[in-house]
Amino acid sequence: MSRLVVVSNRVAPIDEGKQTAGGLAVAVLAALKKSGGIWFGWSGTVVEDESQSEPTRTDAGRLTYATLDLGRRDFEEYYNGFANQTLWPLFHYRLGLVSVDRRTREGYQRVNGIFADRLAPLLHPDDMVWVHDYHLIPLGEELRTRGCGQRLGFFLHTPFPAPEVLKVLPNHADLVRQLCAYDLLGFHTEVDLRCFANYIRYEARGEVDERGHDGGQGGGIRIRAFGRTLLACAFPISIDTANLESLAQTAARSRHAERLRESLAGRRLIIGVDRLDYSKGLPKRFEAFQQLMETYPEHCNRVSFLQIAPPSREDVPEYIAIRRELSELSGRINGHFAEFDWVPIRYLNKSFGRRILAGFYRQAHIGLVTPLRDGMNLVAKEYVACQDPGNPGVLVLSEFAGAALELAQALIVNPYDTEGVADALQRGLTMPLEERKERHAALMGTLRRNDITAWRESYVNALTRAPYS
Ligand code: ADQ
Repeated sequence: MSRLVVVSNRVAPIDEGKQTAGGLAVAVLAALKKSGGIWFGWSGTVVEDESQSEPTRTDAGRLTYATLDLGRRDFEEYYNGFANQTLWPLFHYRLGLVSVDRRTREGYQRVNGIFADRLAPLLHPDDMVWVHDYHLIPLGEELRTRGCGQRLGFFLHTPFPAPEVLKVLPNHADLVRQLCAYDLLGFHTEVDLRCFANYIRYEARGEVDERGHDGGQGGGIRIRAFGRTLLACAFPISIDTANLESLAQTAARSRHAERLRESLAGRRLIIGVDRLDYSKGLPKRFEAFQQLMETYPEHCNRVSFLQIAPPSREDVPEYIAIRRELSELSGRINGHFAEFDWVPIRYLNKSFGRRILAGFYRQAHIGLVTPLRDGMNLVAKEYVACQDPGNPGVLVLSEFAGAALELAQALIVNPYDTEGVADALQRGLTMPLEERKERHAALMGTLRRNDITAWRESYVNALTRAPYS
């Protein structure tokens, strides 16, 4: 069996036995333990001088963590700069927020070169390399120019935008050529896959051989472009469904769940859980909740909305701005609607462990997930898995989350349409038990079939069969 080498921006060594690690980290770790291998990436530490010249290696059985500290300038240009101020807003269709800057673009390229320099000497000829996410698009090509002939795969955790959007980036052709240096490209959905195929067909003038190739959901697309042949497929990421189901059962009886229940005093709960990111549609979501109280005033003092949103990427100005906007908006709505014994929006800028969250999800009558754009959105899937099958809550889900393609039995909404979202909340709050049970059972069928293990295995199996030329 070949070794697996996973590369991601951050390496997240997992404290075994703790429930804090995300599903992705656990899944990647399971794959690495099975085959043995390396998890390579940034350590999370920024140093004042140059980026680390030799990775720090920590052995854990058959698995080695290899991490790099990044120098301040490299970190600013690569991570805060091109990755999070150019690619992130671009891939989420927020063209007004896209920074076009040669300096950060070069920094991004340079850091990918540094990653390749440090990683190439660690590779064995038969290794499979699985690179994750938009921070590391050029890494495959950088490895190829250093003579690496190994099977190289890439998985994009964000949406892949339509060609007309991608073209806002001055070096869009370089980025797509760099993607073609991999043997296997994974996207979340058929929509992302189609956007990529359209770019290849109409912009790169490459060949797109549509269906029938084994791999991913619905079969892969064979691409011939930039002198290379590769396979591109949709692999919708998922969650550890069984684990969350059992976690939620016990978490429902935990102290935190109890305190939440007491504090609600018989009121119903709507829950939102997101990183504080402008892609998640939080201001529109707050407005939709306000709209619910205006259109259906019977919910005043009968429903509470708990929004958990820990800050992220706090060095990026747009994230400071969205935080300020949400504080003001929640303050304004609460000031207007609150009663002496009820606050409509409970807005929290902190995160909770997986177990506590599972208990909160289970108590909520509505899971409100309304990103303006999202690659997949795992919170939507987690909310469903944590419900009590005998009395499940209702998922209200944005049509612009990748998850909406799989979770068709949710109440699917347009997050820009605050009146429409308010109507969906009303429908969810008044939905009969039988309908809630039917929808939940259908959603769970999907989540049991495609859990995180199925996702990881289908990707790794497709990479094992590379090259596709
Ligand atoms: P994110 O944008 O971070 O992920 P999401 O898919 O929802 O979004 O995953 C977030 C994870 O963090 C979930 O497991 C969630 O439980 C956890 N989390 C979020 N808020 C939390 C909080 N307040 N406290 C504790 N935990 C919290 C990116 C892409 C997504 C894609 C994933 C995986 O943007 O579209 O689904 O990667 O590919």
